[in-house]
Amino acid sequence: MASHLRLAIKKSASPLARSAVQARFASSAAKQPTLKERLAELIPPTLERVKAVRAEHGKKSFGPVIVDQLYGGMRGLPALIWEGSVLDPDEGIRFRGKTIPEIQAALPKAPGGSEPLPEGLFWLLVTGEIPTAEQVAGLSAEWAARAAIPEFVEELIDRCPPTLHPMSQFSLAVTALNHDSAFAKAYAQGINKKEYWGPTFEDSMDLIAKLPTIAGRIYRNVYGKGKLPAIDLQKDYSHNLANLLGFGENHAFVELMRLYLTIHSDHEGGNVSAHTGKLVGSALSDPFISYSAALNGLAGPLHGLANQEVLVWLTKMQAKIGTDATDEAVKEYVWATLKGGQVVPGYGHAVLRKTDPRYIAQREFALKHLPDDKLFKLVAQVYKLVPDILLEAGKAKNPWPNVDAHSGVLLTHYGLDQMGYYTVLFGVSRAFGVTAQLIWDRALGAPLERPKSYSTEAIDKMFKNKN
Ligand code: FAM
Repeated sequence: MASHLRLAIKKSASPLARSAVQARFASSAAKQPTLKERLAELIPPTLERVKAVRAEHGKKSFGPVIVDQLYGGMRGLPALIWEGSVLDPDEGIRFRGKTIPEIQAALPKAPGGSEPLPEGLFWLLVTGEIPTAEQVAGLSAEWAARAAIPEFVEELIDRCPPTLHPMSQFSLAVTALNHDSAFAKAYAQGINKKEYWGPTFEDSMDLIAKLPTIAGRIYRNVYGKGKLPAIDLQKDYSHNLANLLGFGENHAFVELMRLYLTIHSDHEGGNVSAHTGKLVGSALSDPFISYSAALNGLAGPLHGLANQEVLVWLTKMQAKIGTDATDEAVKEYVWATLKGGQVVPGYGHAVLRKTDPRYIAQREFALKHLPDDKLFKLVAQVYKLVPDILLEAGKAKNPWPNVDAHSGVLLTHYGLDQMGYYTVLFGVSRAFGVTAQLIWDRALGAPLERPKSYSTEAIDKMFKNKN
């Protein structure tokens, strides 16, 4: 049994809680491999497969690279290996080959729940396999057991002024977790590079496990919500996160967290947060400091902060044109945004060319749980009107909504209406995808990232000389 679980069982308040955790873990461990055991089995054949793929295709070309791609944010440039998910412009994300509806059907659910447990998604991202309910319960128990953060990190968060953006606090606290990094320690002791994946896995499990505690503490401090409750060792990850935020009794909110954490977890490797995590990790920075770098990228308004921007934009719109505004009034507001030289938040995408299936999944949740919510109705009205306006404006390559156009309205409905906090929840989820790849990068011996850059003068000279 993992040392974290032994410790948690020892620390459990009541004999009843102790025996529940013991029984839960025993039932999963006795019959089936844990995630780490399964990963250890998968590494040797995956190394062989990568070797074979490189031997067969290593010298093949994806086609030419053009100068515009260097100036244009590297759109479409094939540059990274990312195992967990692949994004198709028209179809959207597939996690290890599975669409969102497929994972919603296939992944284990909580008793009485109908949304997938994100624990199962993490298992899928790491192994490419659908876990059993017992394996997922084992992960829930293990993450709950690892959830505590060092006292100095608690103090660090408590000393942040409430005016410091929650994402800055989040990244600060995650950076500080590197104090106890198993990877950094093992590296300092001279670990063999073949063994890197082991402590990277341990750090990744710790990181994911501790994020709700950090996120909950920031929420309670910034918005004056009182003391953080204890982690419940018998509950799943999303339930614990919801409870830390003060919504543990609300079954629909807990279900929302399960869906939210599942669909925000991974979106292939080229997006700012995922790529940053991988890039920093390629210097053998440990998972904590790699992920805090990723969080700083997520905090930008063109990326993860767009969920905050959407709600700010919608509430300003409501304030200006009222809650039951006509289509004409909404259109006018959207045009005013564009004419003011601003983007319509939650719309457009660097890769997608259709409505984001993560938007659809959240819309379906809203239709099921909050069909009459006024703000949801506005979100639906905006969906009906904005694509045509963006097409008419003629700049955006994708006029359709992305994930961020819908997440805030769901949170607001249940009372989590502090928009400045929304990206933190995205950040809890995105750790699943980034760490799954960090583990594989260390297992496969991924090298330091170091692409080539050029100056404008160099490009000019290079092509003038060729003509
Ligand atoms: N509203 C207004 N203009 C837009 C637009 C939007 N929603 N989306 C794209 N454009 C503009 C864009 O600013 C660019 O203008 P310039 O030529 O003047 O620079 C032009 O259309 C071409 O851009 P593109 O090629 O279609 O998009 P990019 O790949 O450059 O950028 C996004 C992609 C996501 C940054 C962009 O669509 C955007 O700014 N959207 C709004 C912010 C947003 O929702 N971000 C969240 C993305 C999300 F999926 C995530 O990462 N979490």
